[in-house]
Amino acid sequence: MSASSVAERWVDGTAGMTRPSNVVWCDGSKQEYDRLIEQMLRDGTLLALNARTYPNCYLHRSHPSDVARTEQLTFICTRTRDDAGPTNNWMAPAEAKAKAGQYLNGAMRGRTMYVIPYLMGPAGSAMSRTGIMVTDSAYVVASMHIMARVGDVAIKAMRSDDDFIAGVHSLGDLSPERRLILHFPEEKTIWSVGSGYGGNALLGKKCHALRLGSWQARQEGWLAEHMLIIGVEDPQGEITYIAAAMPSASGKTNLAMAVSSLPGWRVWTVGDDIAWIHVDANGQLRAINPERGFFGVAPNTSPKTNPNATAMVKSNTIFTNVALTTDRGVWWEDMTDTPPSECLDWRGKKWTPEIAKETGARAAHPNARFTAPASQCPTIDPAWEDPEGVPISALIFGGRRASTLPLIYQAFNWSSGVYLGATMGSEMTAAAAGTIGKVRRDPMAMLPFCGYHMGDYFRHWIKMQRSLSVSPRIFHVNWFRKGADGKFIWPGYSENMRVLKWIVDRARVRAKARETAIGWVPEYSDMEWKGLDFSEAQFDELQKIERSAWKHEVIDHEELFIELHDHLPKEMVYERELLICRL
Ligand code: GTP
Ligand code: SPV
Ligand code: MN
Repeated sequence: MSASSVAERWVDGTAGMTRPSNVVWCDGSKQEYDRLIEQMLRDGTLLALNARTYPNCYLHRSHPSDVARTEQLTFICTRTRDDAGPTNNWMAPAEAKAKAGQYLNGAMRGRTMYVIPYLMGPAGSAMSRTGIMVTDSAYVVASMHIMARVGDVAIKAMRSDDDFIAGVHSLGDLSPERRLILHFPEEKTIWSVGSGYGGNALLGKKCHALRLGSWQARQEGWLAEHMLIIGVEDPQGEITYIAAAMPSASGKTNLAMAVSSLPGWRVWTVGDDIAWIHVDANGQLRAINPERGFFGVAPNTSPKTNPNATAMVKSNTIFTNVALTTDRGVWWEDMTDTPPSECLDWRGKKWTPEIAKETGARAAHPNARFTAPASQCPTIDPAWEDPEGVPISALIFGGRRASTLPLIYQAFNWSSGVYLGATMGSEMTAAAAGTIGKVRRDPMAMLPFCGYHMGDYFRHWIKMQRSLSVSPRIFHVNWFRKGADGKFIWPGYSENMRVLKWIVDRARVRAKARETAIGWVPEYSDMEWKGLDFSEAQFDELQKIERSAWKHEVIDHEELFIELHDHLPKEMVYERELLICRL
């Protein structure tokens, strides 16, 4: 493996700081993966699952205080605080390096430092980008093998000697007191220490593809978004591609792999978490999935909710923080109707339904995950690795809201659509440490992932329209509205196809809608109801737009706008005023 002289010098410098006992350049081969797995089975990092029922599958138990992204320990380290903006934690670059340097100096003593050149995006795509990360965690290397394209393919894609994002990762001592996830967009550098979990440690994902990606995207005129990508095929065999932003643990993987409840309609999976979206020479949006695998939420994944994911994780999968059954299979809450009579919970302690009833102990951690190759998804789109990406005709924003937000509405136009995305709110989930259930503004589902000033991000979105020949239609969905009984009104999952159908038909200008204060909505008769017993009264409850609740909503929007004040594009202020008038 040979890299550029810039990369080699950077790796040498990093080894000088972290002092590993040896340095290994990764080539991304199967032999390398197998060696890593063997080593982790020996040292207990992984447990082998039943080779017959779960071939090449493994269980990893993370440190109990290292089970989710830690947003409060995540920083954007730009020279000026204003460039990071008020929605990001900020630290001055020198201070950040001094602080993390204390934890990283000598951190790899006695350990191997793996150097992982990785490519985000398909080989041969002008939209793909290279990163090189070092890590002292074999689990991170194996996970990167699944989640990104590792090895020579990444080096070959570099457009110049210094065309890579440089990432330093060390487990440190896994203590949250000595954990920092630092981004230096001006230096194209990431430093992450003290966590081995998901988005904190697999640096290609949130750190590179979103935080630094969004920074590069603004400079280069494209979008790096927290979005799934799907192709929706209609009964005529035509495919309409859609990208959808939803906050963490709010339904992207499930929608990306949805099994249609409507005959003749189906969903093809391109990506489940991140979309890099460019404008092509004809003014059409085109998207690639920069990832190569799925790091999905395990709890609730079942043959009923997500049969594709269920099939996908039967082989070549690494599970993290799920329960281990007595026949060395895996289990998590709501995987099956009846829980196993006994298993080991995500920490390796005995768990039974009786213990759960008594103590409330969970078998799997709520943020337990699977890491599986995208190619194993039964609905993977034949075009998922097309270097040209797929053409995007509609964008969806989706929050997790128990009240106020209807199942579906469509923005009037691009700028009202940007307003809709910019002001979206969602209840917090277990994907990040924090107050679960509390509604927070999560603009475009990018609050934890936008690498620069959120006001400038909105400006960038507004500006993107200038280069488009056709604006994609923009929609908002909410699968999570609850009725008076506290239960979800909408059945969700495969029934979401009914909503997708209306969206596709609107994008193709063949479905009707009614104008409301907040946007266009379908009438009951505009939706396909065959095969589902869902009354007009239920639909009305789901679609209700209450003016008083919306006035509160708009006050909440103002709080965000005040925070962003001088960076906010004027279009956002107009859109808010228009909404107030219409309400
Ligand atoms: P990240 O990987 O964290 O970005 O999450 P995600 O957005 O991919 O979320 P995912 O699809 O894994 O869903 C998270 C949770 O939402 C799971 O518990 C799902 O069962 C639940 N969920 C997904 N879709 C629906 C739906 O249509 N209705 C309901 N009620 N719950 C859903
Ligand atoms: C998310 O939290 O949005 C995830 C999981 O996709 S992680 O990779 O940990 O960020
Ligand atoms: Mn995500």
